[in-house]
Amino acid sequence: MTRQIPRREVLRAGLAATGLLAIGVPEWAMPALAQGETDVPFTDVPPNFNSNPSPTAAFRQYDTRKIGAASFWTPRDEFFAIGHNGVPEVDAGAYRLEVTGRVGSPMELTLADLQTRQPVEVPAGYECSGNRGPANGLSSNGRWTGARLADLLEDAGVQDAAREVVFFGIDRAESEVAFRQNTFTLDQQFARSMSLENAMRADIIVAYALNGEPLTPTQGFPARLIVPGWYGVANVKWLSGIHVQEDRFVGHFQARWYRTVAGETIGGDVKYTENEVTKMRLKSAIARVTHTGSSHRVLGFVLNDGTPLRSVEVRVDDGPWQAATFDPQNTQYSWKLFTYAWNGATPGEHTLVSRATDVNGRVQATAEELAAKQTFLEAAEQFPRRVMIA
Ligand SMILES: Nc1nc2c(c(=O)[nH]1)N[C@H]1C(S)=C(S)[C@@H](COP(=O)(O)O)O[C@H]1N2
Ligand SMILES: [Mo]
Repeated sequence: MTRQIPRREVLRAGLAATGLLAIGVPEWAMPALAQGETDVPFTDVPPNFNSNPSPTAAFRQYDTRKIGAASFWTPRDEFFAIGHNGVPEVDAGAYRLEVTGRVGSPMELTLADLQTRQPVEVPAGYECSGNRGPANGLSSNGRWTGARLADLLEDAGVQDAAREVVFFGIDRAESEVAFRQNTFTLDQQFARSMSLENAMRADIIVAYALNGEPLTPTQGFPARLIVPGWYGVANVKWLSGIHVQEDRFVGHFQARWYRTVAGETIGGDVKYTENEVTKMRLKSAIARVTHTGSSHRVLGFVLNDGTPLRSVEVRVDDGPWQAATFDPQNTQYSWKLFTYAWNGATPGEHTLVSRATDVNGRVQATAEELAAKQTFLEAAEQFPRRVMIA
């Protein structure tokens, strides 16, 4: 496999995770929904906000204003992208995936080895945990095909002592490690982990196709992990190593970069629960508003960890919460599109907001209710949007 990995500044990765990286803005065209149906402009983002600069960009937002029944699956070349260490060029013929560590039979698999295994198709939408309002463009929805991770681990013969599975990408970079008074720099591959118990879930795959076509370089060609229901960072791209071990893994992108610090009142005392970013928090967002004559439609999506949903509701200005309708194409781990028929919209600027509720009664909270969260990742509050009705 090609090992010429572009080095990049640590700063760049920092900006990427916040979604603040400046992206070029060529033209975007919004697909029409139905005969005579046109888009209502948002006033909280510029009209040319976030187009897709290039299909090979390491960082790219998806223009969520394009969602709709016809674009339920995000086109492969428009899928959002985060590549902390750039986009490595990998030669498919030279590609190898190693399974090592606490296994009886270490393995080295070629792309063809992966492709000749029983293919598993997993519809999965996800967002970067750095995704935020108003446009929430670090999210997309795809149909992934690949080999079941649990089968690979089973074939390798995981030993009794094993507790943790670490996934390494081919991409690498210098990263700073602070230890007491010292800071040193290590050249490291991108790496993420999960417990063996999680890794044995039947719906996690090593994917080699997106929407029925080979992965693009940006999306992890030739193969990547897909962990349905988890934040994007779990989906290790350009996957080259699966390492089984006894100890918890606390690497850079596991325990330091992608973590959330939030206060919680436990037994009368505020305790800071500092967690790794794993399962997606329940979140809905309004992404598009259209009209046909004087009848308006509000479209949005819900993402979560796969817990079934009870409802999604929309509120206009200070009005009551009103039930929206789910798209019949939704699956457990896809993003869940919804539509709300907005009747009687009056000319002028309006505020629209959505909230999702799951079957356990968990309700998407407001920003004020989530104020105890100190760090910006896992932004799952309600996102008010502003639109202008002509
Ligand atoms: N090898 C590797 N995998 C990676 C990353 C990376 O930088 N390197 N970024 C992660 C992050 S933070 C996210 S949000 C998702 C984005 O997946 P996508 O680019 O296919 O949308 O990839 C994840 N997998
Ligand atoms: Mo991410």
